[in-house]
Amino acid sequence: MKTALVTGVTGQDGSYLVELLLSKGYEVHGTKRRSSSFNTSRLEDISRELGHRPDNLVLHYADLADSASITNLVRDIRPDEIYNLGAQSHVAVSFAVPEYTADVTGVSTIRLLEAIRASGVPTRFYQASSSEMFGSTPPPQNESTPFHPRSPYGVAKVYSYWATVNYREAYGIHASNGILFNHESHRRGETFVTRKISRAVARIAEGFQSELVLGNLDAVRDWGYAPEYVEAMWLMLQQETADDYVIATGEAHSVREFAQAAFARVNLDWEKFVRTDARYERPSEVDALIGDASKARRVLGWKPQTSFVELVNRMVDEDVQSVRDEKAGKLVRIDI
Ligand code: NAP
Ligand code: F7E
Repeated sequence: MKTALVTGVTGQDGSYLVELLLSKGYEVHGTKRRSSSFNTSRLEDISRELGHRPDNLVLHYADLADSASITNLVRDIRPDEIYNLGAQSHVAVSFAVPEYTADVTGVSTIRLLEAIRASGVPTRFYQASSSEMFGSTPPPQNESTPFHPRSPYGVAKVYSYWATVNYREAYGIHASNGILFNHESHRRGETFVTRKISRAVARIAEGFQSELVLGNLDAVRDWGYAPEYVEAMWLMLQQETADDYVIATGEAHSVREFAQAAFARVNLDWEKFVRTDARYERPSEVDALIGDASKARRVLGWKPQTSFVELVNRMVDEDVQSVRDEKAGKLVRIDI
C-alpha cells in the first residue's frame, strides 16, 4: 500500500485528491489547521456513507508556517508521495496579507523540501504551481513561457516553483511542478469568481438574493473542472522522471461570459442582476490566461473532458440543489 501526505487536504483540490488516492488504495495523511469552526466540510462526501472518516484517511493538525509540524510529519509518516496543495490561495487577499502569503505560499515549500532531505526518504513531491505565475505575459502560455507575476500570490508561487526545480537539480529529489490553470467545481471557495457567481445565481433564482456585485468583467480565464486536474497531479508523480507540466483546457472565456452562461442556466438575463464595484478590482490585474497543455497530453496522456458550458451548468445546478436543501433543512454539517 502506498502512503501519501497531502497538505491543504481541506481545500477544493485536496478533497478531490483524497478521493482519488483512496480509490487507488493509498493510505492518505492530510494536514488540517486548527479552526474555531468546522473546516472539513469538503471531506464529508467520503464519510457520509460510513458515518465516520475512512480508516485509511488520517488527519493531522499542522501549519505550513510551522516548520516543526511539517518536519515531524514527514519524518513520522515517511510518505511515498507528498502533494503540496496548502496555500493562502486567494489572489486578491494576497495584496492584503503579502508577507503571510510569501511565507505560507512561498517559503513553506522549502520547509517541505528540506523535511524530505532530512528524512532521507525517497519521497516524490508535487508542487501546486499556478498559471498566476505567467501574470502579464500574453497567452497562450506553456512550460517555456516567461513568468511575470502580478500579485504577492503570484510572486510567492514563482518562488515555490523555482525551489522545486532547484531541489530536483541540486539533490535529485523527484519533484514536479503542476502549473495548473483555474479549475473549479461546486467545492470551490465561495469568494472565487466562478463560485461567487454560481451561488448568487442559485440564491437569486430561489428568491434569497437580489443582485450580484463583481469587479473586472473583462478578465479572461481558462476554466477547467477540478476533479480532472487532480488526476493530472497523480499522473505526474507516477512518471519515472520528475518534470513540470501545464494543465489547462486551452479554452478562454471572460468573467462576463461566465456570468451570462450561469444566469442563462436558470433562464435569467444576467444584465438585470449584475453590477460592478471597484472594490473587487485588484491593484494589478492578470488580463488573460489561456494554457497550452500539449506536453501533458503527449507525456501524461492527460486531456480535459468537461466543456465550459458543462462546467457552468454543473456548478449552477449543484448550488441550486444546495439552496433547496438548505431551505428544506436537509443540510447537516458533520466534523470528520
Ligand atoms: P483552496 O481551496 O484555497 O485550499 C487551500 C488549502 O490550503 C486549504 O486546505 C487551506 O486550509 C490550506 N491552508 C491555507 N493556509 C494554510 C497554512 N498556513 N498551513 C496549512 N494549510 C493551509 O485551494 P485549491 O483551489 O484547492 O488549490 C490547491 C492548491 O493549488 C493551492 O496551493 C493553490 O494555490 C493552487 N492552485 C489552485 C488553482 C485553482 O484554480 N484552484 C490553480 C493553480 C494553483 P483551510 O481549509 O483551513 O483554509
Ligand atoms: O478571479 C475577476 C478577478 O479570484 C478570476 C486561484 O485559484 O486561479 C485563482 O486565481 C478573475 C480575476 O481567481 C470578481 O479580477 C471579477 O481576474 O476567481 P478568481 P484567480 O485570481 O484567477 C489561479 C490559477 C490560482 O492559482 C489561484 O489560487 O475574476 N473578478 N470580479 C473577480 N474575482 C473575484 N474573486 N471576485 C469578484 O467579485
